[in-house]
Amino acid sequence: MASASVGKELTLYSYWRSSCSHRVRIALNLKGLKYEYKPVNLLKGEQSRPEFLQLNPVGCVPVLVDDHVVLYDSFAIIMYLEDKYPHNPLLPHDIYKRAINFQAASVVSSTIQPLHNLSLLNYIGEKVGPDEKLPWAQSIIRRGFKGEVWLICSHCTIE
Ligand SMILES: N[C@@H](CCC(=O)N[C@@H](CS)C(=O)NCC(=O)O)C(=O)O
Repeated sequence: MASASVGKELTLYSYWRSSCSHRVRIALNLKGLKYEYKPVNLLKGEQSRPEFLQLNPVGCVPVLVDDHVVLYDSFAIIMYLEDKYPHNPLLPHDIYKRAINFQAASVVSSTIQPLHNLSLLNYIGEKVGPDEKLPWAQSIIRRGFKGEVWLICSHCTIE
């Protein structure tokens, strides 16, 4: 594993079941970057604790801390890692393939993920009914990935 920067280690606030946090952990590992892992248990509501809200006022994981830099959005974190640690690049050079990658990232983070995150599922559970949470989440994921799976299969994103 490479060190993030001399004497400093990256810190990642994460929850093991969080897909947004998975993406950042995958990027950190593909780049071979060492980091300190700080668990935030979303089911226990630890994302709403005052000390965590000081890091991320939105109350979500992941959060990456790199010395004085604090970032709390998976896409911004991954692009920061890509710019700061360019070895083992995550993106292809070809602009069309890059665009396909950005599109997949955007569909996941803006069309799929916000429509089935924990706070929304809890809301649906309370207002509509507990049995409605799973089918709702599955329909959103299925719809979002329909186009993306086709695109990823038909346009190889690896150069
Ligand atoms: N745009 C943010 C979204 C972060 C997000 O929604 N994280 C979820 C876990 S995947 C979360 O912490 N949810 C807590 C909640 O809904 O209370 C990102 O991509 O990092």
